[in-house]
Amino acid sequence: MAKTPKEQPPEKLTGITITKLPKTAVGVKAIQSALSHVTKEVGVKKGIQLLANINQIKGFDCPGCAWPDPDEKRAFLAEYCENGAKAVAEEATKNKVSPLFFATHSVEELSELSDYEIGKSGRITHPMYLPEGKNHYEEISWKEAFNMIGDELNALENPDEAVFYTSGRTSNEAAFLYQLFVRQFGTNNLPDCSNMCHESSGAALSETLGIGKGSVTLDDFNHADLVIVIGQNPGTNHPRMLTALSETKKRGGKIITINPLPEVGLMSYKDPQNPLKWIGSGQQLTDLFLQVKINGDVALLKIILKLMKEEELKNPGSVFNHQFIKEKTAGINAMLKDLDNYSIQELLPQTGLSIEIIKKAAELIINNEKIIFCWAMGLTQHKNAVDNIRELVNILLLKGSIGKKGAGTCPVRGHSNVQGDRTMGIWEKPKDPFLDNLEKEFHFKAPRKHGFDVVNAIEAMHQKKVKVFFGMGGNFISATPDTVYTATALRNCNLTVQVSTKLNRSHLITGKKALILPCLGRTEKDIQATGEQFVSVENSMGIVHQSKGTLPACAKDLLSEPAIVAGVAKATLKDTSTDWTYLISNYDFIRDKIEATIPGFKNYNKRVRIKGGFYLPNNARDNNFTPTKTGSANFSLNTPSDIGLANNQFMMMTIRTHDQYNTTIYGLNDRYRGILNERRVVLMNKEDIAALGLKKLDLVDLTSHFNNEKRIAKGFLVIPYNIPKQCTATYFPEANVLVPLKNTAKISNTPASKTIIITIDKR
Ligand SMILES: Nc1nc2c(c(=O)[nH]1)N[C@H]1C(S)=C(S)[C@@H](COP(=O)(O)OP(=O)(O)OC[C@H]3O[C@@H](n4cnc5c(=O)[nH]c(N)nc54)[C@H](O)[C@@H]3O)O[C@H]1N2
Ligand SMILES: Nc1nc2c(c(=O)[nH]1)N[C@H]1C(S)=C(S)[C@@H](COP(=O)(O)OP(=O)(O)OC[C@H]3O[C@@H](n4cnc5c(=O)[nH]c(N)nc54)[C@H](O)[C@@H]3O)O[C@H]1N2
Ligand SMILES: [Mo]
Repeated sequence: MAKTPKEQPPEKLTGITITKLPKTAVGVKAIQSALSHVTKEVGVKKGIQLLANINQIKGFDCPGCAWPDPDEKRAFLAEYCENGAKAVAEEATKNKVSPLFFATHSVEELSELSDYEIGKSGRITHPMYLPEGKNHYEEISWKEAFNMIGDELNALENPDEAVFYTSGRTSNEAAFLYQLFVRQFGTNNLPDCSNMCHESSGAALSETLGIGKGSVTLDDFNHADLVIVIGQNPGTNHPRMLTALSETKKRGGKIITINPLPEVGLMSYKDPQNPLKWIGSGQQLTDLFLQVKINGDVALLKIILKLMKEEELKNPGSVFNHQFIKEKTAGINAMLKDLDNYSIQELLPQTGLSIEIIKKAAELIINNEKIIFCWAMGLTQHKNAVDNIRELVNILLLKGSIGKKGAGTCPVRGHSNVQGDRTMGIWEKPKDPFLDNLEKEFHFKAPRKHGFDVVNAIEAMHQKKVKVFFGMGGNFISATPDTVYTATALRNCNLTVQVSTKLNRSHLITGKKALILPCLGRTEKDIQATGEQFVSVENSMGIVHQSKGTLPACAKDLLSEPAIVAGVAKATLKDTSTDWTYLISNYDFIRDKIEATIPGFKNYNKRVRIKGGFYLPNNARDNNFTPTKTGSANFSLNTPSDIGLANNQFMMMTIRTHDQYNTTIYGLNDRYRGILNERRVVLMNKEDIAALGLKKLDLVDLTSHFNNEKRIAKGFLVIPYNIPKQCTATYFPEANVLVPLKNTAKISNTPASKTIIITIDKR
C-alpha cells in the first residue's frame, strides 16, 4: 500500500544569508539575475532567441503578469523585465519529466521535495495515469485518458458533482471552449484563480462603477498628477509598471505608496531600457510613503475622506467636483453622513500612522484632479477587502477622478490572462444574457444554477459532494488556503485531472485515480489541422491581442489546451451538436464563435491581427456608469477592520518573494528584501522580537487562530524587518497551511490570506 504523500513542503531549512537591502530596483543586477536564470534553464542561444520574442508584436505574450505593453515603442529586448525572463525560462527549461522519471520516482518520494525542487524537475512530456492504490504514475494514451474522464464524468449522478478549475494563463480560445464544454456537460462549477485574487476588485467595482475591470489605459500614466499605489509590490510582481510610474514622475506627477513594507522597487528604480541610467543612484519613485499597518487601509482612507470633507466644508467647491457628483453619481449624502460615525482619534491607531503624514496625503489628493489608484493583493485578500476598494472609489468619485485622461481605477491583475478568462465566461456566477447567447449559438440548455467558487469547491469535495476535480492549469493544492483540509478534499475525489506544463504538488495530492495531461506552453508553436495557430489574451487594461509561440514543442506528445478540451468534450458529451474537431482545426473558428456570443468582439479575427490588438469596451473609461443598479456611479458605506488582536497575537500577511511565480519557485532569493537562500522566514518588527524574548534567526513555530481552531506551521526563522508593530509577513505557499478556509472576504469570498492572526513560539 502506498504511503500518503506530503501536502506541504518539508520543514527543512536551506541556509539563509541576510544582505543589506539594495537601494534601487532593476538596473544591471536585474539583468544579470535574469540572464543567469535563463542560461541555467535553457542555454545561451535559445535564451537570447526567447528574450527577443517576449511581448514583441509578433512574439508571445509574457506569461509573467498582466501589465500591458506600450502600444508603439518596443525595445529589442522587448519590454524587458527580470521576472518575465524568469517566467519564460521556467517554461522553456531543458529539464523533462518523462515516463521514465515517474517510473523511477514514486509520488510519495516526490512529495518529500520542496516546491522549488519539484518545479525544477521540468516539463511533463506524456499523458500520465496514477491508478488507485499505486504510487507511480504510468504512461497512458491520450485516447484512453479522454475516455477515462468521459466515463467518470458520465457515471456521476449529477453534473454538479464535478468541478472545473482554471488558472489565469489559459488563452481566450481555450477558456471559451472549456466553459462551453463544462456548460454543455451541465454545470457552472467553474472556480478559478480569480476567486483567490482580484474577485474583491470585481465585486467592488461592478457595484460602484458598473464594470468589474479597471478603467485606466497605459497612456493615463503619462497624464496623471497623482498615482497612489496601495497594497501592491510592482517591483517584483509587475516590474514593467515601474516604467509607467517613472513616466508619471518625469511629467511632474507625484506618487504616494501605501504599504506595510517599504518595497524597494517602489522607492527607487533604474530604467532597464536605458543603460545610461544603470549607474548612479536611480530615480526616486515614491514621494510620500505611508507605512500602514496590515488591514489599516479602510481606516486610513476614511481619515482622508474626513479630511477632504472638512476642507470642502471650509472652502466649498475647493475639493469636491460638484458637477461630476451631480451628473454621474448616487449616494453622496449617505456616504458623507456615515463619515460622522467615525472619529479620527478612533481610526488612527488602526493605521499605525501619524495624522501629519495622512494630512500630507490628503493634501495631495485635494490639490490634484487626475488621480489613479493602483492596487493588488494587499487590498483584495482581507475580510473587508471589498470595503477597501469601494472606499478608494469614494475618493475618486468625490474628485471626479474617473472617466477622464490621467485618472481612474487600476486593479493590477496577476495572471497574464486572468481577465480574459473571465471575459470568456470562466465564472461560477454567469449572467443570464451570456448564457442566453451560448444557448442560441450552440443549441443546448445551459445550466442556470450558480456553481462553486474555489472555497466552496474545496468544501464540497471535503463533504464528498464533488467527486471529480479537473484543473486547467494552476496548482490547486498549493495555491489554495488550509493545505491540510484541502488535501483531504482532493483525496476524497474519485478522479483528479491536471492539465499542466510543469510538475507541481497538485500532481502528488490526488483523488483515488489521477491523470496528468501535459500541454503546450505560451512560448511554443501550436500546430493544428490547418497549420500554425496563434491565441489571444486580454491584459489588465482590457486590450485583446495575439500571442504566438516561437519554439518547437518541448515534446512531441503535447497537445494544446484547446485540443485537450475538444478531446475531453468528444469523449464526454453524447449529444453535442458542436463540432469540436472543426473548431480546433483553426482557432479563427473559435474566435468566430466568441464574436457571436460575447459583446465587444466584433470583427475579432480581423482586429486581433492588427498590430497591438484592440481595446474592449469599458463604460467607466467612457464616463458612463449606467450599467450599475442605480444607473449612476455609487458612493458606498464601508467598515474598517473589526479584528482585535490579543497582546501576544500578530497579524500575518502571506506575500511573494522576488524569486517565485505564485507556487512556482524560480529560486530561493528575495533579493529586494535582502533575504537569500531561505523561504521559511517570518518578518517581524524589532521591538516585537525583543518583547517576545526572541532574537534574529531564532527558530519559531507559527500558530494561526480562527474561531476556536488552531493551525500550526513549524520551523520558521525570525527576521528583524522594517514592518509596523504587531505585523508579520511570511511567504506564500509555505504559510498557506495557516490560512483558514472559512476566513474569507465578505461578498467576494476570497480567502483573507493577508489577515491571519498568529502567535509565535520559540522552538
Ligand atoms: N514575479 C512575479 N510576478 C507576479 C506574481 C508572482 O508570484 N511573481 N504573481 C502574479 C499574481 S497571480 C498576482 S495576483 C500579482 C500579485 O502582486 P502583489 O499583490 O504585488 O503581490 P503580493 O506579494 O501578494 O504583495 C502584496 C503587497 O501588498 C502589501 N500588503 C499586504 N497587506 C497589506 C495591507 O493590508 N495593506 C496594504 N496597503 N498593503 C498590504 C505587501 O506588503 C506587498 O507589498 O502578481 C502577479 N505577478
Ligand atoms: N496564502 C496565499 N495564497 C495565495 C495567494 C497569496 O497571496 N497568499 N495568492 C493567490 C493568487 S493571487 C492566485 S492568482 C493563486 C494562483 O493559483 P494558481 O494559478 O492555481 O497557481 P500557479 O502557481 O500560478 O500555477 C502554476 C502551475 O500552472 C501550470 N502552468 C503554467 N503554465 C501553464 C500553461 O500555459 N497551461 C497550463 N495548463 N498549465 C500551466 C504549471 O504546471 C505550474 O506548476 O494563488 C492564490 N493563493
Ligand atoms: Mo493572482
